[in-house]
Amino acid sequence: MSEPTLSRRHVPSAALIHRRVPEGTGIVHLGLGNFHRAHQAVYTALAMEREPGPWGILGVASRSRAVADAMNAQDLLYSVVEISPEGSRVSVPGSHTGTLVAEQGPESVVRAIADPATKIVTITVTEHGYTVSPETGSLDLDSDAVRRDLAEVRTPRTTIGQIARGLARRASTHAAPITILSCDNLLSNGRQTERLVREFVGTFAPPLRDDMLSWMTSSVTFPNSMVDRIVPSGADRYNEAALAHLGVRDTIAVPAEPFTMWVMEERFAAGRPVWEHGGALFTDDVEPYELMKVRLLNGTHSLIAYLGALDGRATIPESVAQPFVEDAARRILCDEYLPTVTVPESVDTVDYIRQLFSRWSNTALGHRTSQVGSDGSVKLAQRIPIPALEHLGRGTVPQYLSLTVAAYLCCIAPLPGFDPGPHARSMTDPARPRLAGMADNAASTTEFVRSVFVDGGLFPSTLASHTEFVSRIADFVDIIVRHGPAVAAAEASDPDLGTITSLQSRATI
Ligand code: CS2
Repeated sequence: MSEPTLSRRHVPSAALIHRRVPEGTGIVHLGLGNFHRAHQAVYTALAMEREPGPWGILGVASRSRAVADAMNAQDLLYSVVEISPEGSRVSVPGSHTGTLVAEQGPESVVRAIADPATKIVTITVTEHGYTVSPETGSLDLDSDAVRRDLAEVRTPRTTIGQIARGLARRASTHAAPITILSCDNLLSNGRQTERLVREFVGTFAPPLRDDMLSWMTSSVTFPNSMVDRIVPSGADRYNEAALAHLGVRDTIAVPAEPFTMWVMEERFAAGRPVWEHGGALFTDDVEPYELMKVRLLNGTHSLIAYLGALDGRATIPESVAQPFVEDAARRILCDEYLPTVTVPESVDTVDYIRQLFSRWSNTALGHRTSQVGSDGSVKLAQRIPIPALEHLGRGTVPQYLSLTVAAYLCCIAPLPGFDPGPHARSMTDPARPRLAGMADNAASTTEFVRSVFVDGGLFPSTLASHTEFVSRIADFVDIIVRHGPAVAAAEASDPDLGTITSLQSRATI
């Protein structure tokens, strides 16, 4: 007998969060990936279960139809499989009311944002989706996608274009207030999103431009938020777990770790679900949470991913299980990131760090080094420059931040003749072709690294003037190429030894 497909009728009630169909669609969500489905969608279902309201989510996928089609065939449901070595637990959040695929219907995305019923637009499009120039921190007016969206009014393709055009239509029709809530790992993600949307609107001709900007000031809010949950991408193998736990067929089960956290500013222009009942925290000042998360978790995560991939490790738990990677992770976290953040009072630092290592060691989850290592060109811009400048300003070269950049470059733009291995090769990064060209054409490693800082479009060019930082990164690139990541990590722990080995390493190149 074949099992029924997942639907409200067929899911065991203990697993379904919010059985009733939501009362309305108050939220348009841009980015229907695994993270949204295992994070905000769960908080929203728990909130509506506690206090019913018009907070159903219209999930907008950017390009692929796969998830939207599968959700449509499953009563807009899917399972979240929480995985830890102790076992797994399955729940089914009932918070979606519809799906769209932006690439196939850009005008419907604009209409949805402008719909008077929409009170919040939430966003998870990853760091890469904000079309920001890492060099200037402004909207990337040189990118083809942004230029196209500025020229073409009705069918925007970029996230910032969709929001700006949706808001413009809203302002010119009913002008009801709305909240735009970024849920990506960008520093001050609300403020950054607001600035990018304003830069886009700033290109409109007056008087539309000025009317829009003043309406935004009075009626649109962009709260900052910090989101946290490790959610591997793509995950067919978890459909089996859904079947075993629920007795129904699910083709798009999402894996996630048990840990979850969401902190945001209480600045909602048109109401919000009672997300606190799902465990979300509201505060006046999100920044300490963001800095703690983006540096201690995400920054360290990048180092674990690049060292691990270069060491032949497919997953983060396999990588952090290597003593040299664990040691490097502890040192970058405690010696280089921690001194640059003020941990929020409500967080016990020792406990937070202990928890991070236990989360990274979740072997059952199998989070891939290639996933965390992908898009480093945009992720590292959030994680490296400000802490690096703080250390450099105090006269110290941060060894492990340098090692992170070196390991990244070895993965994405290997010097001619160096093979970084399969896990590095499968990392995707929009900067890969550009950086690879620089690696191929540079006369020396130092020249290569300097050109990455000056012309790579990854980091603010102020970093390039710190020659001691640039040359330390070049040292580590050479050491990785000659001796492997473990030797490079050992040398980072002892810069004096590092100088000697890097000189030997140069001599033999
Ligand atoms: C990771 C994050 O891919 C990455 O760069 O560091 O996706 C991380 O897993 C999440 O931010 C955890 O909340």
